[in-house]
Amino acid sequence: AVKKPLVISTWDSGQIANGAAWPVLEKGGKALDAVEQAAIAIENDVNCCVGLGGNPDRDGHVTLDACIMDEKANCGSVAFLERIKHPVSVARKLMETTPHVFLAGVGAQQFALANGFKLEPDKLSPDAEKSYKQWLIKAEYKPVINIEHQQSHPKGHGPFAPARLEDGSFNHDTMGTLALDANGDLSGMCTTSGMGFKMRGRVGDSPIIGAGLFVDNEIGAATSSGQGEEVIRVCGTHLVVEFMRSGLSPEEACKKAVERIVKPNPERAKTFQVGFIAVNKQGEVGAYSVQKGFNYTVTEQGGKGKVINAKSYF
Ligand code: SD4
Repeated sequence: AVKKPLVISTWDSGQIANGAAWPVLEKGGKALDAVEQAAIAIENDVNCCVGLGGNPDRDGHVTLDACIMDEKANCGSVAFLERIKHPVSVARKLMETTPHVFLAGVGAQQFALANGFKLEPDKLSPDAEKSYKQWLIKAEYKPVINIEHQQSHPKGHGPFAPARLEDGSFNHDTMGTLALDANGDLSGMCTTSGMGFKMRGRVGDSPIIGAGLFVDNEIGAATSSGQGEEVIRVCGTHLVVEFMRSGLSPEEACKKAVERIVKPNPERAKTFQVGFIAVNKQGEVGAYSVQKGFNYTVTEQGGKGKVINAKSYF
């Protein structure tokens, strides 16, 4: 029997996202509405890791990337969006009211404002301000992506481990959510402030359909977290869904996609983290990551989120 409804999100902070998605699913609501609620909840959570409370870019501005995709392959994305609190909702608006799928930068902000979203102050959260000042001391302004800290950082990713590490970076900063609703339909969203202290204008995998998120209502859905550049290189979540199409389980499909990332340069792969989560049409879920320390949250019948540690390549 198909396990539905259910919702899965990246990381243990996925409990916040799933907690907002579940009431929608439980009432028989649409997966699309559920994942948008997940996004709104996590973007509102100042103690978490995405949205306007996140780390800024190297010039001191928070820039957001996000996307959403539904069961009919409708999709919407925004990238390099500043001073707007709910980028996934902007992406949904774009998806539902325009012929386009992707807006960036000033244009995305202009679209948001024209649709009633409020312009927030260009101001860092107190935590981000502190981290940025700390980062400025060295201010290594070179196009190298800071690695995730699963291996190097003693605090790792325990349940609700502090989102921000002593060196100012987040141990993760992306929320991806996939939902299968009572009707058997799939939708997903991905939202992030991106890599902390990225170059200005840098866009990661999170708003890119097929990289940070992919949904195919016949097969399944996948989303990713980690060093976006590595996910973009292999069209990561599209790959995961295609592996499921060829008959692999969600975990096997995520594993194969991770192997695809590692293969060209296993030495380099030791320096970054990427994690995928996936769900198929039968309601089976799975995940896999490059480094240890990736986890995800599953919420199904009963409504209590369960945090599961993903297996990893290293
Ligand atoms: C990015 N994938 O901007 C995001 C960052 C992330 O945990 O997921 N960090 O590349």
